[in-house]
Amino acid sequence: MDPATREWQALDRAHYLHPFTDHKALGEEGSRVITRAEGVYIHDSEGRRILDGMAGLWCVNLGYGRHELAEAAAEQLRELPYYNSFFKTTHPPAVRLAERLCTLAPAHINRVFFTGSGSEANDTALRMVRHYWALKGRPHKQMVIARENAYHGSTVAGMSLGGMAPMQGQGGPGVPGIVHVPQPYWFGEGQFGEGRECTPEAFGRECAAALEAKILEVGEENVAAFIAEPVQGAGGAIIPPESYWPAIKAVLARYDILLVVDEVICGFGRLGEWFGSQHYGLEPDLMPIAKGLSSGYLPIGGVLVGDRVAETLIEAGGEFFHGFTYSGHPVCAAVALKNLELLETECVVERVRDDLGPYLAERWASLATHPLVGEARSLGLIGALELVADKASGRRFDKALAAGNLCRDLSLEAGLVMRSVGDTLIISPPLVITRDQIDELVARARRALDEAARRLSATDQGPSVGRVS
Ligand code: PXG
Repeated sequence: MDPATREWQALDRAHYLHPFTDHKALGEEGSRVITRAEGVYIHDSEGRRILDGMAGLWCVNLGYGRHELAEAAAEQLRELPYYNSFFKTTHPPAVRLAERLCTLAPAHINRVFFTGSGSEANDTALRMVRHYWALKGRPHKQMVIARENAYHGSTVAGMSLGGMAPMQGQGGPGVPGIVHVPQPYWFGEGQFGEGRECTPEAFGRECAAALEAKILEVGEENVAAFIAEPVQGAGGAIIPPESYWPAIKAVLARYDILLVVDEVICGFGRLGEWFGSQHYGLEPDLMPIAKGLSSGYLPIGGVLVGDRVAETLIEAGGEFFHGFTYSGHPVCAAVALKNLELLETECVVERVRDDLGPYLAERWASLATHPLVGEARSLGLIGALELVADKASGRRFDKALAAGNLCRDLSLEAGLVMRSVGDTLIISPPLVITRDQIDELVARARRALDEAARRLSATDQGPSVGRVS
């Protein structure tokens, strides 16, 4: 091992508490040190070049090494490195970015509230929907309905809106007044559901019916909003059945409840439209955004606010006591603006919709015949593989085998970053990936699957175990 790597690992072990990390395990294994990147490739300190199938953490939409973004940051740092937008003040980069975002968003969305991250965006959305109903003279409408296994961030409100049991089990009670309904996870909870014959379309409608049942259970008069991602990202790249969103829209149309669509992952081209909401024909009242807004080059998020909520806030007068030091940070805003300009002039979103998305779908689907793969699905440039011990029944591997983590680690050895969520493997590559690089991605994934199959077949699988990771 390179001495520099050894030193970084030692310092890392001694001082750095990482996000979402088992530090005992990290201390034993040592961290991987990423030193530079270009295009769709990252390089580690040992000289390995790895195809980044996750675009960092679902965010480097434009790929690495874009000098235009570095120059936009440098120019803004020289001109005005910081000023706030509290107290009736503003600055050109934030204003221009707000205007640009509103031209890209659905027509009824004409305002933006900036934050530093996706978690802060969801905190903002939560406070805003509750404040909206209070202004409307309906202060009891405070409850928010979210989905099981959703990820909406790691702040207290983000974690509470999220439906991840392990997160909710740590750090004390979350924000009160948040309830959860089932996720539209056909492979994990529909297809092989207990003793049930059903189609994806029927399952999608069932999930919408569960939302309606929850609204009736808690009382429409108490519900402020429903929050969901168009396609669930961190939960396992869960692409809902085609019936799901139309059925959800029909339910919401029957009740006076706001719709918050978390676009932190699906926004900025991931599904082949500027926003995932446009792919599914949704008209959200609020859209939290982050990640691809700056292609991850600098931290910036926000909430796109529809006219219904924005005009109520404005017309009511008085202050919304909420904001962050870095709301609309000028350097982050300048980089985000340049990022949007490049996505637009290089027709990146259209290319995902018309060429790369369909191409990935075809190539990714070729993995479905692999003995380990129970399902291969994708939409735009999000994809998932469901690993199974038995294809016909969808039986999962014994959890102790950690098949997903094994496959993820083997994938890295094969030169590809994939993410594992239980025994689901996920990809979400930079949107500038080429067809040749998609071929390379699929070939490397297949190599990892082959090696995983070899190792797993050598182990005693034990008895059949639960299917849902
Ligand atoms: N909403 C969604 C849908 C997200 O995916 C957030 C909000 C929070 O954004 P910030 O910027 O506060 O992190 C996210 C973040 C994973 C993983 O393991 C995904 C995220 C964050 C950390 C890990 O897939 N997404």
